[in-house]
Amino acid sequence: MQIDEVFMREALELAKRGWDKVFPNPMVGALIVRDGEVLAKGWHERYGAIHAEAAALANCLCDPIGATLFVTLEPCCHSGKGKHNPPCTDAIIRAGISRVVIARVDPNPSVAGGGISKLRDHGISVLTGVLEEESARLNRVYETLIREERPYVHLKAAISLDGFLAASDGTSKWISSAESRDTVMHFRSQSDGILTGRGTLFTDLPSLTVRDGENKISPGRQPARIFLNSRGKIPEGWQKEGGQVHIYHNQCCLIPENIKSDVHFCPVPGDSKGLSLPHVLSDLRKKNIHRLLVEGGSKTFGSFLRNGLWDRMTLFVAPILLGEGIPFSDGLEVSTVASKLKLRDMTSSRCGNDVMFNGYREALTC
Ligand code: AOF
Ligand code: ZN
Repeated sequence: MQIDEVFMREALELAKRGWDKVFPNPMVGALIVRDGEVLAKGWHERYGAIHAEAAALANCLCDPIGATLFVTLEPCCHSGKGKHNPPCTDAIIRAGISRVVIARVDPNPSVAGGGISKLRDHGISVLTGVLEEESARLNRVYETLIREERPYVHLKAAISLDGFLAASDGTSKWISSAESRDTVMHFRSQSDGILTGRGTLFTDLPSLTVRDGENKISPGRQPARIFLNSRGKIPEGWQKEGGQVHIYHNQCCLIPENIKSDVHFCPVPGDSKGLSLPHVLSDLRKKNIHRLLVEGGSKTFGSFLRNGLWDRMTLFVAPILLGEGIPFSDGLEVSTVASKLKLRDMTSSRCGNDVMFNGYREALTC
């Protein structure tokens, strides 16, 4: 068992090489081992490329008959993107692999245990659950897309030590340090979309762009900019340079002529508490927004938290007190400690003068 974990850890390291290149597919690593010797390695290199198991088999210079395959996700038993990705189970059976060690059963309904059954039906010994949690955590985005059918939601805020997003007059620039803002730029660059609410749009006129150290808009891909704004309005003078703009609304709105063309208006249902987040998220997923960074507003954070529609939270806590002001979240509806909302895998680190806290939603997959 111990030795299985050692090889699986190496397979997980290989999987990580696909970081940022394979979305929305999973990062997967594989290792072929015989008599304690690694015969070949493989990983999923980029979206649409051959799968990790197929890559390891292709990289194996000797006949892998009787060897063990370590793989961080259950091998697929379906035909994927065209002829490049026939089922990995078939290739494993054909190669004469006698044992397969798997970290995580694939949550994809087209696989979901089917790969394991097929291997066992062909007399291959299969062990699952070796470093399962590590594999699930590595593929948090993939797990969320498949299991919850929505984008991975990362809530990010800068708050005062006494928990306020802004002072009572609404001012919030600049609560956090320059170092924290650089980290936010990194988060933005790793997102497909950045979302905020009407309050923030009108108060801060945020650009929601990825910018370099000199505050110039970075060349290359810019994340989409998404606003929850039931009346579908954009403030006068809001600058438009940056990623695509999507405004979710639920009222007929008069759209100013000059901005009509490069802004997408997306109607969704809503009620007195706001727009329906499940509708917004499902629509964003259809638009290939897989990683969503939410830069609230209090109301926006409240509604993601109340609905349990979030995965990760990063709070930059600045060494300042505001006494009173706009709280981090509005309308979370926790009336007693018993119904508190808990985070897991909490870490803290210094970011300039601030402390960055990072945690994940308690209810995770394994
Ligand atoms: C990957 N890489 O190494 C493995 C995957 O889009 P396709 O055709 O490549 O198929 C994607 C599915 O294949 C994915 O959702 C998962 O179920 C399975 N395994 N996918 O992208 C890999 N092993
Ligand atoms: Zn496969």
